[in-house]
Amino acid sequence: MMNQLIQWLKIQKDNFKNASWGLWFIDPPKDVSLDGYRIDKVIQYTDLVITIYFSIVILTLLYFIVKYRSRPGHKADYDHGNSKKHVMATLGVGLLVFFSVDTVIETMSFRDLKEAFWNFPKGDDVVRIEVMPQQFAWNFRYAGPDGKFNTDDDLVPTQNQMHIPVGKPVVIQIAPWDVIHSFYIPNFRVKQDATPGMINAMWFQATETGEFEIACAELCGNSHYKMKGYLTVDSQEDYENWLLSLAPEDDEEDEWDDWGDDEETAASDGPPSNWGWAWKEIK
Ligand SMILES: [Cu+2]
Repeated sequence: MMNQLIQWLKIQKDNFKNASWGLWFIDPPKDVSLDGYRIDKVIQYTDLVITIYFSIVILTLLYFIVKYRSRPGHKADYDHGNSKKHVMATLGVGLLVFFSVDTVIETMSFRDLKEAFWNFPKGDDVVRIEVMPQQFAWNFRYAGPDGKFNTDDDLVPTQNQMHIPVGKPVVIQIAPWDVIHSFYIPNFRVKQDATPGMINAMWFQATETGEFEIACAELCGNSHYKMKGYLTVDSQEDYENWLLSLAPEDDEEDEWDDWGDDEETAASDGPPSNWGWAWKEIK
């Protein structure tokens, strides 16, 4: 029992040392993306200013609690205050908060959107992936050798398995099969809703290899909590090999396709195997 406790304390100590903010229990997942630091900066700024304002409010409250505490010989004083002075003071504090919190965060966020998140990469090295979430799994689709989506040579990995190469910009287009879902990769600080009837887009770039979690960030049904996918960031070579491993072996697949092609399976709950769409170029 004692040994276990010591072991546990040691783990907590290591976590504390490795945590970027010192607060290991709220430390975010490691950022492995090109632009994730932008999100962290906004959060850190927000945390800093709200900590300062919260401290000021609590200290002021404590000061008045002590100053006007009940004690012998001290009578309560009834005062209607100076309404003009108090309105001005309230307005002043309100404006201070507005300009030091809201305005700063808004400015940072719009700069980040313009410089990074809405500034979609163009060029030949962009990796394109189509994503179709369903209740309760993630479907991915790669264009295959012809570079076009929704053609016979598309590459469709096992559900919930997504691979990308390290150091390359990745653009995803996402549309759900059924209800609203949200594609969220905490280690990349990015999230995009999948909205029925729309094709939404998002881009990101990995800075290191590894396996990371994909979570659904929109309550989408009774198994929402276990709607989990895996994003593997490969070296360029591993990524190409993985793509090769997805290529169907001559016609073998067709037999399997025909095999279960009766009405009953067609009416099953997932999307059909050709669920993709023509890639929409972002201007
Ligand atoms: Cu979902």
